[in-house]
Amino acid sequence: MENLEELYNAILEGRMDAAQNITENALQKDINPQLLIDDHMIPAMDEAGRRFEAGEYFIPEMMLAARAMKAALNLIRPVLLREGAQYVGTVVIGTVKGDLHDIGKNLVAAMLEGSGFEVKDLGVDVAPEKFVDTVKETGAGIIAMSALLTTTMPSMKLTVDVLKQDGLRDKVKVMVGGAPLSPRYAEEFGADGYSENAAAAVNLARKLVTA
Ligand code: B1M
Repeated sequence: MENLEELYNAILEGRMDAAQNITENALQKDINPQLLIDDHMIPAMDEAGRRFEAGEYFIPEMMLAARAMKAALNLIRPVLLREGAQYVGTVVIGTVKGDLHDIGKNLVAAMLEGSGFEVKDLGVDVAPEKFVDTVKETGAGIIAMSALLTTTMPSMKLTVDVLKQDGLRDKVKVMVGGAPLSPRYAEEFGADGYSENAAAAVNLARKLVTA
C-alpha cells in the first residue's frame, strides 16, 4: 500500500516530482482517485492556506504547493474521464475576473467532464462579458463560476447582470462555488445554485439541466 500521508506532505512542501510519483503509484494500485483528492490533496492545500494566514508560508511556498497539486491532478484527470458517462449538457466554466486561483475550478471541470458534460473552460480572470459571449457561441445551458477571493465574488453578480441585459437570463442556469461563498450569498445575487465541492457541483449541474 502506498504511503498516502506522503502525498499530503509532498504537496504541502511543494515537492512536485514526489507528488507525481506517489499519485502514479497509487493509481496503478487502483486506489480511488477521489480518496486521493479528498483525504490527502485538498487537506494539504488547506494547510498551506492556514500557514499562509499564520505567516509561516509566503507566496512562493503557496505557488510551489499549487504546482505540486496541479501536477498530481493532471495525472488523475484522465482517470476521471475514463469513468465518464453519456453527454448531458454543456457548461461554460471559469474563475471570475481578478482571481487567479484555478485548482478548485479545474477539479470541478474535470469531474463535470467525467460525468458526461461538455466543458468549455475559460481559465482564470474571466470577465462577465466573456462568460456570456461564450454561452452565445456554444449554446451552453450552464455558466459555472469559481471565486476564491472575497474581493472577486461581486464579479459573479455582474455576470448575472450581463445575462439579464442580453435577454438570456431565463435560458441559462448559473452555478457558483469557491471557499468564500455561501448558499445565502449565491441566492442573494440571483444564482441558480451553490455547491461546496466538486462532487456536489456535478449533482447540482445534473439537476440544473433537467430543471
Ligand atoms: Co491564494 N488565497 N492568494 N493563492 N490561496 C487563498 C484563497 C486564501 C484563503 C489564503 C489565506 O489567506 N488563508 C486567501 C483569500 C482570502 C480571502 O479573500 N478571503 C488568498 C489570498 C489572499 C491570495 C493573494 C491575494 C495573496 C497575495 O498576493 N497577497 C493572491 C491573489 C492572486 C489572485 O487571484 N489575484 C493569492 C495567490 C495564490 C497563489 C497564486 C500563490 C496560489 C494559487 C495557485 C492556483 O490556483 N493556480 C494560491 C493558493 C494555492 C491558495 C490556497 C492556499 C489554496 C487554494 C486551493 O487551491 N485549494 C488558498 C487557501 C485555502 O483555500 N485553504 C488561498 C484547493 C482547492 C481544491 O480548493 O479552490 O477551495 P478550492 O475548491 C474547492 C471548493 O471551494 C469548491 O470545490 C473545490 C473542492 O472540491 N469549488 C467549487 C471551487 N470552485 C467551485 C466552483 C463550483 C463549485 C464548487 O461551481 C461552479
